[in-house]
Amino acid sequence: MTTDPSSQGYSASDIEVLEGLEPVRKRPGMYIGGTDERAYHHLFAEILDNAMDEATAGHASRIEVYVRADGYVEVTDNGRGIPVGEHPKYPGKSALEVIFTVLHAGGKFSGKAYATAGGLHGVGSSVVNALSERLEVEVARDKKLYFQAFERGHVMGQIELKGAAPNRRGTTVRFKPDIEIFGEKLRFKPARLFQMTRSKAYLYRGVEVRWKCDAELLPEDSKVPAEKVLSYPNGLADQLDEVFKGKATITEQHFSGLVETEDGKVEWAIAWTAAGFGESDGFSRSYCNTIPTPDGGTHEAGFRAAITKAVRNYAELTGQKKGTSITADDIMGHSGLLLSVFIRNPEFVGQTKDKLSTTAAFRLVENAVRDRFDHWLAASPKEADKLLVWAIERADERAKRRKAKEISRKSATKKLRLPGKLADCSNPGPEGTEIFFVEGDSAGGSAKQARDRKTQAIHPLRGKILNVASATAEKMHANQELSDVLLALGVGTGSRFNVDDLRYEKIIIMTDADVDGAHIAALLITFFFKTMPGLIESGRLYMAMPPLYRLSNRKGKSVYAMDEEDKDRLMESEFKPNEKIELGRFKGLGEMNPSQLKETTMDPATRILARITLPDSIDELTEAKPAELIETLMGKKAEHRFRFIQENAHFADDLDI
Ligand code: 28G
Repeated sequence: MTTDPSSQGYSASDIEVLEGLEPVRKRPGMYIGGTDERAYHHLFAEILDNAMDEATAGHASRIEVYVRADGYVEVTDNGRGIPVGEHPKYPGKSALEVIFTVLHAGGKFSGKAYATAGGLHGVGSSVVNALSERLEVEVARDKKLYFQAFERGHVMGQIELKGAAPNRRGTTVRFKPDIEIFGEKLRFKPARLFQMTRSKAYLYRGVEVRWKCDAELLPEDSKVPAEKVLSYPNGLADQLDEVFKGKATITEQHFSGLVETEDGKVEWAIAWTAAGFGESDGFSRSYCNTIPTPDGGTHEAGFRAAITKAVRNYAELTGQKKGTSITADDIMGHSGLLLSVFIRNPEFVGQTKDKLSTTAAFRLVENAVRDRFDHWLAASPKEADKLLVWAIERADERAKRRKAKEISRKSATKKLRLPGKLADCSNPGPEGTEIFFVEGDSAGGSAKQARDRKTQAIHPLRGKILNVASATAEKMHANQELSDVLLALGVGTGSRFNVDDLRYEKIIIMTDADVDGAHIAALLITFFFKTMPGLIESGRLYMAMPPLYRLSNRKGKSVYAMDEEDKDRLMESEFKPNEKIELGRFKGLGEMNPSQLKETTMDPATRILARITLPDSIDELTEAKPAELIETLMGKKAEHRFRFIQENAHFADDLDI
């Protein structure tokens, strides 16, 4: 029953309307977020929503969906029928025509800011119309049947009376999305339409949805029925049963309910699962006035608050102390929630208007659910206890995760804040690792070549370090060299020192075997002793013992001697009496090549290491005469200092040769 537009011509007001919908066709993405498969299915959702609005407003009880082989989908409701009389603001036009041809201002395309219960219908109807190759509307109202058609947003003639409708009431909208907009691949997916239709049916138990799909569109093994009456007297509870079919849940019964007050209606169904849902820990699907709110909002927040408070309260009442600090994430994180509210004048926020912001929805939901959940828990203590125990486990897991995270963050920041001159080892933990504090850059360079980079870190020391014996604490901490040492070790000083924080198993001081080297070692040992005696007490501090002499004969045999005494002894024991022996003296670490340094001083298999220990009377020394100890270490006479170190640097017997 199409009227040929060319035979009628356009009126001035038609042109105005055409201009009105032009932006939609020019930039469809602005109105429906794209032109893909999702987009044209959204057109269907829009029309279905309008029918649903009429149902939830209490005027319709049945909705029919018919997916046709010719590319049309058809939606029918048995509501009041879209008004067909002249629109007061648009003389000569029916209200129906205005609804379908005037682009209504409003946030979201679907204009849900206005939808339902007293709001405006069909804010999105004009957008669907604009993007349809053809759209037809039939209205049964006042026992008459009316008809109007549109193509690509253009009116195809005035609304016309098609006949009598003595026994029916309501609206039918059938449309075919425009291939010019959506492209050659445009094809409605029956499975998708069915799923969309069914979830609407779950959301409003007062409606019966009749689904019909032409058989040609369905493959042989399709799960989509050609015809089905979708009616769910238990609404969301029915849907949750479907979702959890065959899945184990924590409680035997799902918790569901429906509360209607002056301020609105709340319906929910929730179950808790140990199994999880594939990738995610849980899900929540919420709706306001049957419009999905994927980003949640005030209604979801109210629900979480209610459940959390009720569970804590139950824990308190039953003396399960651990349960009183359960968080919303503990109890809600692994749940499957369906939540639907109906309120007047809902407001949505966010880029896509996918989040409910009406503050009244929080109270509405919280009050309704809290009361019911308190009763539910009290009525079935067995179930309640199962749930509580499970939630406490979640809380424990959360605490564990947080700890693990803190530790990994700690080590991450430490790594970031290591001193630049430190050549760290690659093994992460302290087990089996050592750090060498090496005197001078050149020795540091050799040490880097000689080391086992997996387990040995090298930290060069530049010249003399601050003498902490006389320095104030402030000056000590301001000292770059010393704070680098602390950074490398990963420890704090004083009361914040913790042996477990040490990044290495052994701390090794490696200095030249001369007076200056001894001085540097003494300075370092003093620093450690003053700021972290625990480091020495725990036996983690060592001195490397580089040799002083190298003895070799003509046949290529060579041995190293630690000192004068050692040298004399080795001359006798290792070589023949008249053999010509070449004697080399190392003035410093820098005189050894890396392989010699490795063999004599660094390689755990061949080196000699001395553990720094404190005298047994350490308490006496530290408490009674700390000044004396420091004085001994740092006194003016170099020989004196050196002796002290040697005397106290007991050989670590388990380590050597
Ligand atoms: C079948 C597919 C989609 C609809 C109605 C019914 C009314 C209506 C629709 O009114 C204009 C603006 C606010 C009242 C309302 C009928 C009041 C009285 C309606 C639909 C007029 C829109 N009688 N059913 N729109 N309102 N079904 N189904 O779209 O003031 S849209």
